[in-house]
Amino acid sequence: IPPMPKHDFAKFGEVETVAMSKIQKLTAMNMHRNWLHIPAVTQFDDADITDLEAFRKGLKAEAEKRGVKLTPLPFLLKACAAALKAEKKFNASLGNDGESVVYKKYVNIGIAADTPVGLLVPVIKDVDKKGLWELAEEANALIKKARDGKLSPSDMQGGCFTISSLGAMGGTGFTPIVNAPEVAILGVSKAQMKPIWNGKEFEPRNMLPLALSYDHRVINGADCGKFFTYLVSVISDVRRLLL
Ligand code: CAO
Repeated sequence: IPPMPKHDFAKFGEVETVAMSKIQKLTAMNMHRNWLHIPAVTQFDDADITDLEAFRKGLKAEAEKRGVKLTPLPFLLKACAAALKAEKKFNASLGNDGESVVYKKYVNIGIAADTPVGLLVPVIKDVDKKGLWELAEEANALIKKARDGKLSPSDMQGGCFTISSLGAMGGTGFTPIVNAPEVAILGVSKAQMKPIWNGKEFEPRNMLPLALSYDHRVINGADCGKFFTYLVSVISDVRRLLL
């Protein structure tokens, strides 16, 4: 790779140079490595979360009683766990020899969290075995721990898949970088009311933009199509989690 030229920004006006934190330097190194090593493809879709949001809002009083903040995140965790179980290539890693695929029998999902020291990815273990309240409590606790600078190395290890949600901040879409050795990552943007054609008329529906980046060495487009279609169907109708 040709080296980047050095620049003297101060030649053009006043500047301030601030050293990067340890976490920022680690993130930069990981992103650079993953960007260079992984031939990634990003596929997009929208999930209709009108019913999910009605269900979530209906649970607000109970959430308050339990002292839990119930955002769409635990629903996404549950839906992703179901999709990871259904499409096993997504719950896998490339073997150390680069010539085998390691399929995992556990389902651990990382949550990308913006913290004062940079991006941290705490991992919720055994997401497939946990209920919505337990996932909400654990996500709340791990995000707090991340923001308080109290995560232990084991809190950030063993992930099979990552969810990166910028939904609260806005944006219609972004292409997340695969968090190796995982093979896929889900980027979540801000839900918006959109006119959706129901066969007879346009109906206002709450649509959640999703972007799924995957490692094309392990996953093919057709695998992604199956995983994503299933994931979107579960998010759009969480009753499918019971099937
Ligand atoms: N669309 C619309 N609203 C959304 C939403 C979405 N996709 N996702 C969350 N919201 C709402 C929540 O419901 C909440 O509103 P209410 O209190 O009314 O319910 C509000 O936005 C704030 O949510 P939150 O951000 O506090 O919580 P969260 O569970 O959605 O997200 C976390 C937690 C840790 C993922 C997030 O705070 C964060 O740090 N995201 C940044 C991740 C990041 O930096 N990724 C980039 C990685 S580089 O590729």
